[in-house]
Amino acid sequence: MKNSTFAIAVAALASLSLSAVAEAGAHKKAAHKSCPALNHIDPDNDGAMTLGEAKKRALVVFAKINPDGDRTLEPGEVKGRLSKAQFIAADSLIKDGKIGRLEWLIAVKHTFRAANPDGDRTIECDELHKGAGKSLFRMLK
Ligand SMILES: [Ca+2]
Ligand SMILES: [Ca+2]
Ligand SMILES: [Ca+2]
Repeated sequence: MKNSTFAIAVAALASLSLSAVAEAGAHKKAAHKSCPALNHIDPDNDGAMTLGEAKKRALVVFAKINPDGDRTLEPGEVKGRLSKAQFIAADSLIKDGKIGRLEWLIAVKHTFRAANPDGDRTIECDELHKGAGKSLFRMLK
C-alpha cells in the first residue's frame, strides 16, 4: 500500500515536470522566425529544429534515398549529401563501406551538434546556413 502510494506520487511528479518542460519548450519555439529552407525539413515549421525532428527527418530521407530498399546506403545513394570524408566518418559502427540506419542517425546527431554552436536544443535558420549546418541541410534536405 505504502509502495503504491509512493509510485503514484512519483508518477504525478514526473508528469508535472514533463509538462513544465514541454511548456517551456513551446514558449521558446514561438520566438523563432520562420525559415523556408528549414521549414522544408522541420516537421512543425516553427523555424527551429530539435534533434528529435532531425532524426525523424533523417529516417524519411534514409528511405527516400535508398531505392534498392536494402538496409544500407551505398556511396552512390548519398551523392551530394555526404563528402567522401563524411561518408568514411559516418561508416562508424560496422566499417563495411555502407551506411546502416543507425550509422546514418549517429552521423546526423554528430552533425546536428556541430551545427549548433550555441548549445541550445535547436538548429535555427542562421545555423543551418553556415559551417556544419550546411552539411546537416544536405543530409536532411
Ligand atoms: Ca542501398
Ligand atoms: Ca557501415
Ligand atoms: Ca541553436
